[in-house]
Amino acid sequence: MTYECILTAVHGDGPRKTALITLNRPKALNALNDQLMDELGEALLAFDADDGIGCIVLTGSERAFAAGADIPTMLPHTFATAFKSGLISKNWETILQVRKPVIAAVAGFALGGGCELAMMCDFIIAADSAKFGQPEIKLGIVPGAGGTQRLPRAVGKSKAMDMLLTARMMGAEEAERGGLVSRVVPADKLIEEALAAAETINGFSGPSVMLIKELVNLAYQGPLTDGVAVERRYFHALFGSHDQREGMEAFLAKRAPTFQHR
Ligand code: DAK
Repeated sequence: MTYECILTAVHGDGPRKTALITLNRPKALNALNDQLMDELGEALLAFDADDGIGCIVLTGSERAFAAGADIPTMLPHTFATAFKSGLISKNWETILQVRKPVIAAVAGFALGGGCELAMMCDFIIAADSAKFGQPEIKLGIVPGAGGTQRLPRAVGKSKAMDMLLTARMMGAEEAERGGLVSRVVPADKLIEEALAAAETINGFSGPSVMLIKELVNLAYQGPLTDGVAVERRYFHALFGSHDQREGMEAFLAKRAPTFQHR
């Protein structure tokens, strides 16, 4: 598959590998236009369907993960044209259909839609150069891809309000303190660290990995008691798998497990 706005590569030596998707519109700081979002969605779904891939890492450049949705494309719209055409809506949530883990590896600016895209990933590893922000208010608009909803869930109401209302950017350290990112690493180690995290995940049983992703996401969508009940059912269900028996037998035999992802 040839893409113009993203680069794709596959990493790893094990039976399950990691797909690396790099946003690639450097002159516009990876501003997210329709073509880029179409290509990203296509690549994500293709890797999700590929049995040889265990995890996906999504990254940008050293200067910018993504500086938001493409401003020149939005500028000429009126309410009527934005509403009728479903402005920049159709391809923005494809990433949420992906059932394998997607790790955002963020360096530089992750602003507006760029921050929202990172927050749609399963976790964010940040370079020490990362800067997160929702500066839509400076453009006279509000976020449109979940910024007002996911940011408060990640960092709490006060910090989210501060960022959304003042448009200030949050550096990597503050983002880690606030819970937006899972870890901060030196910028020159970002991809290495993200690929290593992916490789660790790739070594585990595929169904366990996918179920954990589903269950954690459930924690954001419904009441605690429902989430805990579903978790218990899946816990019981995994006793029908090969990998449960293998994992426990390997532990008791003090050897590494050989998971077959079934
Ligand atoms: N769109 C298009 N081009 C952009 C851009 C953007 N968002 N951000 C930067 N660029 C371009 C600049 O225009 C400039 O291009 P040239 O002038 O060189 O041709 C080039 O990238 C370099 O930018 P700067 O010269 O400005 O570089 P600086 O280092 O001085 O500043 C900056 C970097 C990131 C602080 C600054 O560029 C900036 O403030 N950029 C805009 C950030 C922003 O406001 N982002 C939010 C956009 S609104 C939705 C889904 C998503 C969204 C909405 C709805 N639905 C699903 C419905 C999302 C909306 C947004 O993201």
